[in-house]
Amino acid sequence: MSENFTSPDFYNIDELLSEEHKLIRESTRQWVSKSVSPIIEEYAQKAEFPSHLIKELGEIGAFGPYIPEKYGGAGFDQISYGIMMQEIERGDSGIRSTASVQSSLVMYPIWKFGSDEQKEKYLPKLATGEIMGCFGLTEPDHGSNPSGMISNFKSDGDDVILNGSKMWISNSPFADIAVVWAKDENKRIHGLIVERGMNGFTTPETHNKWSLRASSTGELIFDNVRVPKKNILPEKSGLGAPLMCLDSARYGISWGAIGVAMDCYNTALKYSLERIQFGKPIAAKQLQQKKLAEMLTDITKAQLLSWRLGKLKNEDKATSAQISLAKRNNVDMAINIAREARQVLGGMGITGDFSIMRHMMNLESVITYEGTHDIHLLILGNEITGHNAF
Ligand code: TGC
Ligand code: FAD
Repeated sequence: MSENFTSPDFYNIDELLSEEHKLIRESTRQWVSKSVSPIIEEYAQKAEFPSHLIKELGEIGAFGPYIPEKYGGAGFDQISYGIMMQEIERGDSGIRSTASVQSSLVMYPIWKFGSDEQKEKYLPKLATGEIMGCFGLTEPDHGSNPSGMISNFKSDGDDVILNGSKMWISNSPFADIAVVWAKDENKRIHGLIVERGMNGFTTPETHNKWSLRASSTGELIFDNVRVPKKNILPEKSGLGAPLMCLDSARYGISWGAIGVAMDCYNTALKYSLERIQFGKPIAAKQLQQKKLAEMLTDITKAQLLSWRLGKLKNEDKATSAQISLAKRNNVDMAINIAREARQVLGGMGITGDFSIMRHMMNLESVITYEGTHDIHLLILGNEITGHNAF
């Protein structure tokens, strides 16, 4: 990845951005070029999360960019949040995962559904990265269908007793707190803040991943965990609560995918101009130009989609189906670009000397988590026809 990365902007989308948006992009981009790009391949190869980046992510405002400043957030708008996710994912989807889980899946529910006491206790520390969180929705037998979850809690005086398990949880092995979704005695879903150290709560790490290798993934296991009732998020219950968090994270991913696609496109363009075959740069060959022209076309469409969605989100008008369309389209766009860009590089494309293969493998998780490609299609199908085909 080039130190002097410039993003493709074929339709002058920069003109739609404010000076603040451009400043945020520049500072995040510089941080990624300085702190992520030089080390990320090594961490991905050894399947280790670069935990030293946590403090720096807090310093650049990547934890809770849109959370109000009074709770330690940056108080930015939704387009700024998207731009930050774009730039961070240009470095690596796993680092963006850490930022989006902390922001949209941990800080957001505490901010939106938490008590004043919970907000004051957790949000400022989450914003700096002094404490880290994770989000437990998926279970071994309930992935796309979280409403069937079996994790549950029963009242016991001032506490509840929590049982069950969650799997595929980003950041669980090192998180200080987990926002966990579980059913009460009436089968109603609630969010609970479970703290590391509570008896019966363990977080084993998941190994052998070929994707998101620089991100730490694990389980959450609850064996009669006693959680104080004051740790239940009081302001919203039902599946709609975690789905609102997912809407926020899915929106950020729609921007993040553009960052990956840009990096793959830039790498392929540069390589094609330098690589000589049959006496000419391969960039002079029609087949390679077709790949590059289609990449730029798809990136441009995705940029317009996410920018417009950001405007709608700023006005609080974005619907869940609109967010599904953008997450689905942009991640699919990025994975296709990664595959094409890999081919432009020939054999070199499979090595860790370039970022493309790592991005491609990361995107296999991104197209699966936060709602699979199929599930987002079904959300759109439901919106269009009024028939739920889940
Ligand atoms: P359904 O009956 O449609 O809805 C249940 C209730 O929820 C409401 N609702 C929403 N509310 C807010 N935002 C949304 N997007 C909403 N979608 C639905 C709905 O109105 C209803 O409310 P109420 O008051 O009537 O009860 O629910 P369903 O069980 O049929 O499921 C719908 C479906 C399939 C779309 C949903 O379950 C779904 O999205 N499944 C995918 C699961 C998923 O995305 N999991 C992600 C786990 S977290 C993760 O992957 C983090 S990766 C982190 C990283 O590293 O970046
Ligand atoms: P399943 O739901 O079993 O789906 C398997 C296949 O069936 C998919 O192709 C799916 O599209 C398809 N399918 C399912 N239902 C239907 C249907 N009705 N019609 C047609 N096809 C269908 N979860 C969290 O809660 N927190 C996290 O932090 C988190 N981080 C993750 C990190 C990684 C690296 C990964 C891989 C996953 C993470 N997840 C997390 C879980 C993720 O959200 C789930 O993997 C995802 O929602 C899909 O669930 P599943 O894996 O159980 O697949």
